[in-house]
Amino acid sequence: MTAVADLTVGQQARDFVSGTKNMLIGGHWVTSASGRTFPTFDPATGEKITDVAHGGAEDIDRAVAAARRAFEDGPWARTTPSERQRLIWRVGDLLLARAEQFAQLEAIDNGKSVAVAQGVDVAWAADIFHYYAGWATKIEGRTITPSVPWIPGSQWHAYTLREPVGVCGQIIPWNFPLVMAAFKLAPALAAGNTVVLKPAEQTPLTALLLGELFCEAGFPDGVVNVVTGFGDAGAALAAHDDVDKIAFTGSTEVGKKIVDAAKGNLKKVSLELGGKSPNVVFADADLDAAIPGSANAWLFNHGQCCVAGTRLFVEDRVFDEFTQGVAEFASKVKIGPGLDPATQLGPLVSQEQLDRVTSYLTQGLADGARALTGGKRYGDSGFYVEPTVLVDVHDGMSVVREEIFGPVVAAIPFSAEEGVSIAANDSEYGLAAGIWTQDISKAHRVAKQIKAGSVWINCYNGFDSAIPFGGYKQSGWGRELGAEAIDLYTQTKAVNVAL
Ligand code: TXE
Repeated sequence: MTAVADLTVGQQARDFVSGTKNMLIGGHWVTSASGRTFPTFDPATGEKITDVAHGGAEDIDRAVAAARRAFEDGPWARTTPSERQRLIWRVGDLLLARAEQFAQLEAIDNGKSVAVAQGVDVAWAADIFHYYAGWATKIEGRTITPSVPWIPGSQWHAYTLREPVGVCGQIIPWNFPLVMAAFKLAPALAAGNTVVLKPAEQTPLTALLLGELFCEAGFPDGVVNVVTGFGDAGAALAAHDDVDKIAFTGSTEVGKKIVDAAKGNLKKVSLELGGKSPNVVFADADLDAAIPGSANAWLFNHGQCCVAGTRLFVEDRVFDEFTQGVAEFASKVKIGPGLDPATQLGPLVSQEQLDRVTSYLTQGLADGARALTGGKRYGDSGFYVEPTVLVDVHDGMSVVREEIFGPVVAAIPFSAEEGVSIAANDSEYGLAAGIWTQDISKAHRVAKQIKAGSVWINCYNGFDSAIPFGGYKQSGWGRELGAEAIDLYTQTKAVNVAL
């Protein structure tokens, strides 16, 4: 293991990656049915961290069978809401107790800053488990008094039960590996489901460590299964006839494949997909706040955020001053490996993402865009890209229309409130949006006009476990977090009683 700098990775994280990692099926740590493994890499150096079990369709079958047994026959089916609450809460506590180990593994596997990994990713994942622990005891049905005018004299009574959906497949991406696992596992378990989780092939480590916490917390065997593998394992999970629900976060392209795969047994589907989010800055905004806020809107997590504010609309009166300010902010961020706590911008997750982002830059510049700062790969080792502010762009350019998923923003001037809402909505996506102005009436008017699942006013990237999150248009189906995620993981039964 050469990729992990000797002085910066603690013993626990070092021990965790000291051998090949097996996957969790039915409460046991097992090799893949094929016996194959795949390497996971440190994006700061491109070197291998360790090998991980290469799960495929046969392993998905085994995991789904274990999840089905746990759902139908295991002690989980008889676990009370308050017992579920205690178990889920314990996972949050264990995460906090091992925050440093999780943060270091996230930093070496994903490339993000260890400080952000600990302060944001681990802290928030723990909060999500604590938040949904509370929900386990609060999932309730309704009583309904029916009118039945067509049966004179009859009386009856009706009530609803909120029941778990069953076996849930959950496929997650690599940009927030631990947080994405928490988004999906916590509400599913609060509602009493069992789960087969398929982490992204680029970042399997923290999902596996999380699997250990479920065992340590005392979850019955088979309630949480973690199968590491590639898209074929995800496809097998999405198509599996004994899976009742599939939840996916990733590209819109694969989201459409999930919908197709789910048709066989019409399993429930929820999707959180790509974005090309508008961030609208009016001339009357507090520019001292809006400049760093708008820069971080696309720099956070190195631009590998589905909500990244990558279409920066700036009122023409302040366009030059504002974009210069954002470019200056971006040019000063400290670029480096995730393990350096001072790092503000780490490497992209993989060679593939580096190639994807740099090819967008090459295309954008060839199409006539001008880089106020950045514009190319940073250095010649590791998967780094310079933070890039593009101006002189127009609607037809791929850098304006497509999700780049790197530290790149396209800045576009506008002159009127009416026009900017139309321009902001001119996208196949609708995940998020930002609005900066000191005119509160204008802020709320524009918030209403923009077609997006999250709108931030005078801030960006504001998330909370209790606030629903998801997309309009091709950014997805359903809402995660908050009470809404409980809806995704329950189904309603109406019981009708003749009195
Ligand atoms: O995503 P994929 P990739 C976007 C972003 C990025 C692009 C490509 O624009 O540049 O997608 O990233 C699993 N059936 N987002 O290729 O392929 C895969 O193993 C079932 C936005 O990494 O969508 C992984 O676990 N599963 C996004 C997960 O899907 C399949 C976050 C995501 O991989 C599958 C990540 C298949 N046929 C990328 N093929 C966001 N919304 O935050 C792959 N997978």
